[in-house]
Parts: sequence; C-alpha cells; structure tokens
Amino acid sequence: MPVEPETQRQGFWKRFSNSLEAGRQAYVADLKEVFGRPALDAAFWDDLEASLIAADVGVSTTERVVANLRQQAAGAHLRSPAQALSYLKTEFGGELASRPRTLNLEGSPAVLLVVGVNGSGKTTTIGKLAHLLRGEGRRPLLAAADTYRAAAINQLRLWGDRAQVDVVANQPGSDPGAVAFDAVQAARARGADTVIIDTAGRLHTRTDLMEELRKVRRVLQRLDQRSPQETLAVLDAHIGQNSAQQVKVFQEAIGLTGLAVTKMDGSAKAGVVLGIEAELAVPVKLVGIGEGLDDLNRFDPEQYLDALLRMEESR
Ligand SMILES: Nc1nc2c(ncn2[C@@H]2O[C@H](COP(=O)(O)OP(=O)(O)OP(=O)(O)O)[C@@H](O)[C@H]2O)c(=O)[nH]1
Ligand SMILES: [Mg+2]
Repeated sequence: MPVEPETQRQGFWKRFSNSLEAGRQAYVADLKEVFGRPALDAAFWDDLEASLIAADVGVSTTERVVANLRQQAAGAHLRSPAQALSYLKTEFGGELASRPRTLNLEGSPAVLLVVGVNGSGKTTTIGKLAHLLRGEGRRPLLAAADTYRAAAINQLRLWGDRAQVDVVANQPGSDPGAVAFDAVQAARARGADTVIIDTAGRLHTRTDLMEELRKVRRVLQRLDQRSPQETLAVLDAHIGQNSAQQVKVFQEAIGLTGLAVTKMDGSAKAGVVLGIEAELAVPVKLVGIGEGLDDLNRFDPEQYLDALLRMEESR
C-alpha cells in the first residue's frame, strides 16, 4: 500500500527531531571536554554557552552566568576553564541554596497535594514518595482523587501495594474533594501521618481541572487551615523549559510550594531545574530517575550540580 504523502512528511520530521535529540545528548556530554580545555578562548565561551543551552538551563540564565564568568575572566580573577567550572558551580550552587526546599511534613496528618499535566509522572512519583517516606519511618496514606478513570485508581492501588501503604479510593467519577476528605479522616482514624493526594491531569479540561483542584484545596483547608502542607507540581524533564508555562498555570490557580522533576533518566534536559527555578522561584524538592520504587529522591543541589557539570569528584 502506498504511503500517504502526509504520513511520509510526518515520519521524516519525527526522525529529524529524534536525530537532533541524539545530537544534543552527545553535545551535552562534551561539557566535561569544554571544561578540560587549556584556555579561556572564544571557542571556550561559545561552546560553554551552547552546552548549557543544550542542557536546557534556559537562554536567560545561561546568558547571565556566562556574562558573569566573562567579567571575572576580564578582571583576571579567573584564568582557566577549570576555574570557570568551580566558579560556575559556586554561582549555581548559591542560587540553589538560597531557596528553601525541605518538604513540609508538619501536620496531623501532613497533606501533600500532587498536581501536574497528563502523564507527567504524578502517580508514579506518589508511589515512590510513599516508599521514600516509609523508609524514613513515616506512615503515609494515598488518596485516589484522580477519579476520571478507573485505570487511574487501579494504578494508584498498585503503587499502594508496592509501597505497602493504604489507599483511600471511591468510585470512578466520584467527587475528588470527597476522596481527599475521606483520606484525611481515614489517616486520623488509622494513625497515618502523611496523606499524599493523586489528582487528574488532563489539560484539555483545564478550566474545570483548576476549579476542581481549588475545590480539593478548600475541602482540605476546612479540615485544617494549614493544609495542604505541600502543593507539588510534577514536571517531565523531557519537556524541559516548556513546562515553565504549565507550572505558571498551576501556580496562578492554586499556588505551589515545590516541584518534582521526573524522568531525569535519559533526558538531555537535566539543566531544566536551574532555568525553571530562576524563572518561577518555585523550588525543586524531588527528582525522579525511573519507574522503580527507589527511583525518587529529595533534590540535592550539590549532587545535582556535580552530575550536571560532570565534575570530576561526582559521586
Ligand atoms: N523513565 C521514567 N519514567 C517515568 C518516571 N516517572 C514516571 N514515569 C513513567 O511515565 C509514565 C506516566 O507516569 P504516571 O505516573 O502515570 O503519570 P501521571 O502524571 O500520573 O499521568 P496521568 O494520571 O495520566 O495524568 C508512566 O509510564 C511512568 O512509568 C521517571 O522518573 N522515569
Ligand atoms: Mg496518574
């Protein structure tokens, strides 16, 4: 059967885009090579800037830090690419350290509301987070407030089994606010100290979705003024800087206390953390690097920068 011209074009551009992505990854890997060079010449500055942009640090953040570095070099404070690397780490490190990123778990129970667009990794992050917190001696309980699809409820139940935590759920189509309410009451009755609430993420019903999230928040606040202790937006690292727009929508609608960046494994856009934090001033609190129980951790600026800048002492 002959291939439709339209399909053929799409196939080509898809492959084109994939090949750019592969090229990007190879290029970012060269950051180490750039810092290993002998001199701070024009090629060094060009390649440093291009590598940071390719890693999705963001154009304005990249331009700002590279301009600072060049100023240091002009003033002879900085003489080699190796020194540039430690300056850069100090500069980024200072910015990351200025934002509080400890998870607020003070409440009985502490309530964590997890939001984000479709497929960003909310449910998976919640399962992994329950496991992480349990490992720290806490007693989490999950709330299946993504009630749009039966599959969503079942997926959360599966994670509940894996992480060995209870899941409070209702029928598909039921009111998400009611599920959140039930979960907090159940946590109090059962002595669970943390409630993690899964929510729906479909952007095509955006207005409804935001209204629904506001409603869930109102229900929680009626139970406890300080709740939810955390409202976390989950972002897919592959989407990179473009997810800043998504974050803004959630930030404006319900307010955010932190971000969880998922799928950092195999993403060429690991620099996204720096650009998004600089632009939106919402701290990244969690990072996900896979689909296994242990593939989530609290964000650690030091380890992150070592990995991103490919520092020699990277652990
Ligand atoms: N490689 C990788 N895959 C991940 C990670 N986190 C989530 N995923 C995968 O991404 C897909 C979507 O994850 P979900 O947790 O279902 O995302 P969601 O935001 O709950 O999706 P909806 O409920 O449909 O809005 C699944 O196939 C997950 O296994 C991660 O850190 N790394
Ligand atoms: Mg989900």
